[in-house]
Amino acid sequence: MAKIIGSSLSNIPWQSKPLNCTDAIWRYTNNPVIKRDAIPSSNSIFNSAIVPFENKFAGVFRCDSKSRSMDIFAGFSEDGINWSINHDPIKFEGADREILKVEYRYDPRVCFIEDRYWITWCNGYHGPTIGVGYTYDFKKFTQVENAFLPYNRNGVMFPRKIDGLYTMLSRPSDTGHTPFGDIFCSQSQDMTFWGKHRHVMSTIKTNASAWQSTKIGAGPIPIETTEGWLMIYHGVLNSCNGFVYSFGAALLEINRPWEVKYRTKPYLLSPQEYYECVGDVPNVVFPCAALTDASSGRIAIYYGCADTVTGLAFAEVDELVEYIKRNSL
Ligand code: BMA
Repeated sequence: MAKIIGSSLSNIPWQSKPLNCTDAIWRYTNNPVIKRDAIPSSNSIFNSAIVPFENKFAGVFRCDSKSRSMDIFAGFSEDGINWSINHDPIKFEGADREILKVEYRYDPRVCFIEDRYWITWCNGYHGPTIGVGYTYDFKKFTQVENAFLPYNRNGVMFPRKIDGLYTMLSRPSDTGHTPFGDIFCSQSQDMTFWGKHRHVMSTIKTNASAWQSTKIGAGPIPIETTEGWLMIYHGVLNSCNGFVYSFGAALLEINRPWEVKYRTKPYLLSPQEYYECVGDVPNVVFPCAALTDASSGRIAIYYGCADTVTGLAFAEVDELVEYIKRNSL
């Protein structure tokens, strides 16, 4: 039976699995948890990152404005479900004015490592790349160097050093709506200089697993388990009506996370509910965060729905890991 290696989180948001559900992941019945207009300026709030913070919860949210600019905002919650999101975007401090220039910021991830919360996001710097910053308190934010050259998306940190090195997944891309993309892993001694780039996994170009045939990208911070790193990732299919975003999961080797042990052939969740199929970008489920409780094995996954609102889904680690192994490519 797989177990989560990590902290307990007794107040993790939770709803038990419906009796008639045969899937490994199920939705919260009151989805979406964050509506598109949760702050006065927002057109949509989705693809956002949530972490436990001071016995409650904090997060970094992607709020696209009514002028359709993309930016990231801090927010707070008592229960992980009802959120109060700041009305002004995050303002980073930092040593280098060049790096602090803001073009656009979207799809944040937040990862607690050792003493602070690291934030990574898709950062406009002459094309999309991975911006990096940190905070201790979600009030003061410091930005450091972009991790990579443009063009890149989906920069996702591992929650601890591996072999003494900070480790990040990412997905090299292009300037537009990239019609390709594999997941890579990079490492750093100091969160400034990144190297040791390793290929993790590619799209599946055969009919065997078409939901992940166009591009893939890491989602939430990988979850350490007794069976390897549990990496939830999105996959894209190119249909006659445009891209369709679903998500699945893989188990990566603990000490060499570029080695894939198992990877789901079927998707775990695909756009099927109204709020996942109808919105600014139809047919998108896009996971960016997961809360975990090592004591109970519960996992709560936050995902963007149709690039408009934010949904919540649940899984139990033993059942999910078993499902991944049984349904692996
Ligand atoms: C990707 C990113 C995501 C978005 C998705 C679907 O390229 O822009 O933020 O959810 O497309 O539009």
